[in-house]
Amino acid sequence: MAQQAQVGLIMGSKSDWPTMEHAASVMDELGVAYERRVVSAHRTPDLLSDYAREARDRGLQVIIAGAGGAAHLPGMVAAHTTLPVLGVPVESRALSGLDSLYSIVQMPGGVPVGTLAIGKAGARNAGLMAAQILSLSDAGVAQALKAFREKQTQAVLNSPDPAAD
Ligand code: RP5
Repeated sequence: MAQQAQVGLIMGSKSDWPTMEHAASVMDELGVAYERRVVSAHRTPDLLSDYAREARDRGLQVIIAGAGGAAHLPGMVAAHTTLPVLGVPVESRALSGLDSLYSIVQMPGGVPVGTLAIGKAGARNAGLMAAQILSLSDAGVAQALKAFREKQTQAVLNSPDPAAD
């Protein structure tokens, strides 16, 4: 039987996947169980509402929502659930993701979205932040995070020369 998803990884469009796959790959690396799907605030508003309202009862513990442009997905998901919602501003073609960032980060007091950086780094950090939240009650994920950090540090220490291959 498939493992119960701990994280819901959603995005406004298939076109967001090249960014959001970086959240998926770091969660794969850390052994975090997640589900992934397209949920659009504007094209599938009823699905958004159902997904967010049912998420906690389905066993999800964190939602990562990525969107670009008029990026209403993370905020509207947060409006429908008390699970932690991490928002990833996808880099838009027209405005380089500043529109996405402003749409996600400026939530009114009372309905938080933990907003990450624009693009790949934001998606990767959203996966890591989700794992860090889960690590409060999941010893396996906590151990994987510790190993991840140690490996990351060692990789820098092993290559001190910036001009070397
Ligand atoms: C947003 O509109 C999506 O999150 C995506 O970043 C952007 C463009 O979507 P497509 O027109 O490429 O489907 O809702």
